[in-house]
Amino acid sequence: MTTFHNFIAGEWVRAASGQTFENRNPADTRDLVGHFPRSGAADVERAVASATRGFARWSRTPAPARGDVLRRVGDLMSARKEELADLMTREMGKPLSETRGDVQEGIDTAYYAAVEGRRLFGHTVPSELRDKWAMSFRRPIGIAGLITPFNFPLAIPTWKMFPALVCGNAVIFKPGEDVPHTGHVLVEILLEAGLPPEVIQLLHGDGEVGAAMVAHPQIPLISFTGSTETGSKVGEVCGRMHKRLSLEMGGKNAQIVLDDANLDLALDGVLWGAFGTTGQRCTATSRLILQAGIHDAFMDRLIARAKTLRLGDGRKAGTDVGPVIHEESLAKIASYVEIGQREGATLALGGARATGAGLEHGHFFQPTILIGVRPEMRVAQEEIFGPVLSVIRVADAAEAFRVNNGVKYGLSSSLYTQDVNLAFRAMQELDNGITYVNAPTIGAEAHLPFGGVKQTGNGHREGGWEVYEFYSETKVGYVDYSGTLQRAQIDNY
Ligand code: UN1
Repeated sequence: MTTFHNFIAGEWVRAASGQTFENRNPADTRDLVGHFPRSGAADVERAVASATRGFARWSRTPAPARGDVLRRVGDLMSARKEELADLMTREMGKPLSETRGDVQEGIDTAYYAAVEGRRLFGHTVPSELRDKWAMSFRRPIGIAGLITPFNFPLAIPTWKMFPALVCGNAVIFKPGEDVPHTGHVLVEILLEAGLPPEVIQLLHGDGEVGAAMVAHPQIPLISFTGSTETGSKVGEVCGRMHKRLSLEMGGKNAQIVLDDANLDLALDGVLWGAFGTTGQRCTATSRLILQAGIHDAFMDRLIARAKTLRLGDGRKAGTDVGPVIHEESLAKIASYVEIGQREGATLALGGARATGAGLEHGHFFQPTILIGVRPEMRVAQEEIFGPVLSVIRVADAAEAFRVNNGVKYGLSSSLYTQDVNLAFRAMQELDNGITYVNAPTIGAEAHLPFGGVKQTGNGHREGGWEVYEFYSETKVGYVDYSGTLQRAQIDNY
C-alpha cells in the first residue's frame, strides 16, 4: 500500500495532524491509489515559512533562468507522457486519449512559460518632460496559493503554477482531493527539473487546508478553480484581506446549430463537447440550441450516435466515456435528470447510473439527453458537471443568441453556421469568454487567454499572456537626468 506525503521545506512529510485520506480509482473503487495526508492550518503555517525563504531566493533568480527550469519540466513531462496519462486516468477516470491531451496541455504550457521568461515585457514610453525616462516593468508578488480541481489534474495546475513560477513567485499548491497522485508527480518533476525545493510546497487535503491557505495573511495571491459556490466564499475572504484573486468557476456552455450548418460537423462537435470528459469540463457543452428547421432530423442522428458511445474504464482500449469522479456526483447528476423531467423536459436518452459488465465497481452514468427543455428550466440554467445535455429548440439566430446569453455563467459558446456575417455577430454578441465558430465548446489552446464572464470568473484569465499580468505586479520607474527639478506636466500648466 502506498502512502504519500506533503512537500514542505524541501522534505516529504506527514500532515501535522497525522491524518490521511484514501484516493480510489473511480472506474473500479476496489483499486486504492494511495493514502494522502489530510492537511490543515498547521501545515499551511509551515509551508508559508518555507515558501517565504524560497521566494527570497527565487525572486532574485533571473527570469530567463527561471524559464529554463520550466523548459526542463516540459522535457520531463514529454518523456513521461504515457506514464502520466495512465496514472491520471487511474485516479480521475477519463480515457487515456484525453489524459494524454491533459499532459500535452501541461507540456505546451511549460514551453510557453519557458519562453516567457525571456520576455515578461514592460513598456518604455516617452515622458512628458525633457531628459526624463519613463518605463513600467514587472515584479514578483510573493507566495501564490493555488487550489485546483479534479477534471484537469495536470493541465490546470500547470496553467497557474508555471506562470506563477516564471514571474518569480513561490508556490503553495493544493491539488484536488480526488487527484492527489497527479499533483504529487508534478511536484516530483519540478524538483527533478531543478526548481529549488523551498519554492514549491505541496499540501494535500480538502476544503479545510484550502480555507487555511485563503485566510493566511502571508499568502497575498490566490488562484482558485472550482465551483461558483466555493469561489464566492474564497472571494469574500480575499476581498476582506485585499488579496489578489483569480477565480475560474462554473459554466453552462451552449452549442448553437442553425439550419444552414454542416450537420455532420455539428454532430461530431456536440458528441465531443457534451460527453468528452464525461461532461466534467468547465467548458463542457451542457446546452444544445437547435434551430427549428433541423431540430428533429439532428436529434434523431444525435441520439443514434450517442447510443453507440462505449462507457468503461478509461485505461481500456475502445472506451469513449469514463466514469464520473465520485458517488456524490452520480447522485447529483441523477437528481438533475429528475428535476428536468419534473419541469417538463423529456428524457430522450440515458438518465440513470450505468451498470453491466465491467461497470459494476465504478461510478458510471449513461450519456443523457433531455429534449423539450425551455431556457428557464433549472437543467438549462445550472451547472450539472456530468454527461447530461439539455436540448432547446429556437426559431432563429436572434433567439439562439438570447438563450445563450440568458444564464448566469459565461465561459464558452459555439455556433455552427455557414453564414460569415452571423459568425462575426456571434463573436460580438455572445456573452462568453470564448466563442467557437464551427467547433465545439471545448478545445481552448494553451497560448490564448482562458476564462469567462459573469459568474464564471472575476475578470482574470488563465493561460495565454494575460495570466502573466496576474502573477506579477506592475511597477513604474522614472529617471530624471535633467539635473533640475522638473515638475510633472500637471504642475507646469
Ligand atoms: C476545463 O474545462 O476545465 O478547452 C478546462 C478545453 C481544455 C481546458 C478545459 N483545453 O476544453
